[in-house]
Amino acid sequence: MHRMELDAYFDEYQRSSRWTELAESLLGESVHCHGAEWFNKPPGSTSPTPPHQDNYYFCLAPPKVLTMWLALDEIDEENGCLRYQPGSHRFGVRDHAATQTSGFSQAVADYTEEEIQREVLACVSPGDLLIHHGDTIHRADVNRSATRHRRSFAMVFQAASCQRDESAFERYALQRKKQQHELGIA
Ligand SMILES: O=C(O)CCC(=O)C(=O)O
Repeated sequence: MHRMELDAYFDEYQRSSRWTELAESLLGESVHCHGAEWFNKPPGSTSPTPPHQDNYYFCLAPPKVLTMWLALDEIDEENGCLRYQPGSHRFGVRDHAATQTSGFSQAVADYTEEEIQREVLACVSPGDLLIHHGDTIHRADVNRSATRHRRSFAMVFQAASCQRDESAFERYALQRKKQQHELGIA
């Protein structure tokens, strides 16, 4: 569920100092929260999160943007923990291609088996906070558990100095529109 900040509670919550001060200390300047989201993969969910870089969607330069992802359940390999590609934030945004996954329309086009082998699994408990750079490649498998939910709450913070690359964003928006049209949802 995206755009939770449209709700008055989350609009105010996104400016809470506990979150913004942490983001400022990591990004080294003042920040602005650019959205609050809720993720769930219910038991038996068949939808994986494809490998992607958040900044492919945001198109921010410089890429001083991070996502804070707060675990609300015990999350491990079985119910679809996040998997990170270590060091991937150092090499810029890779080419992405269309997926069939609702909410994650684009995935890294040439993600390799070797990269899958190098992934770091983030197994977490309720209240643990994961923070990833906007250029870090990450993904998650389906929830294979028959009983356990896999819930999280996330907020994205961008540094005040970031500007959106409007031509890159336009390209992404056009691609997204074409996909939605093909899927019959726009
Ligand atoms: O929870 C997920 O599966 C995806 C989360 C994600 O990609 C993100 O917050 O950047």
